[in-house]
Amino acid sequence: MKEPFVSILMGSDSDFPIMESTVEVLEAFDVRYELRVRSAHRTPEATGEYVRNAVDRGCALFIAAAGMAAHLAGSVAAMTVRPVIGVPIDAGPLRGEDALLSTVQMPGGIPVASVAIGKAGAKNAGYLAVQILSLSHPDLAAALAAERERNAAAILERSDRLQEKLADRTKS
Ligand code: RP5
Repeated sequence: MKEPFVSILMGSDSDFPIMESTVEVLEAFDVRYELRVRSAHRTPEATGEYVRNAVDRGCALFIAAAGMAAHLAGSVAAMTVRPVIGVPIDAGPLRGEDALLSTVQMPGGIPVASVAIGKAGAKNAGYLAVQILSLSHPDLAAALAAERERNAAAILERSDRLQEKLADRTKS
């Protein structure tokens, strides 16, 4: 059986500083991925060829990031029934709102799961990908749950420290 992988597509290499957050999440969970620059507008033929080939090679889902008139995620979704997560990138004078609407406003029947604009969205695209894979990989589900517990404990600990600091202030 082919080992499933996640494909990350970016409309430009200038999107990488944001999409590095997706890569970091996938690497933290040991999820196999490949990353390519492919554009809906600038390389339409190469994008189609890549998507079809990736599916044949075992791609489980796509993450597509683009800025401005961001049609990459939608055009990938048009070519496959694999899940597609779209990441709107802040790359122009409209600060990503153009990309958000272009990514999220898909016509019925061809869904794109759009995340938030920018780094938080890129990070969540990684987590969402791991969550989708975890449906058939219980080890990933356990790793996700363990990470959430660690994060919750760290937040409560930071709250306790802040509380102590404030208590010290009122004493002095
Ligand atoms: C989009 O246009 C890309 O995804 C990028 O966010 C934006 C600008 O691309 P470059 O001009 O930096 O290559 O297609």
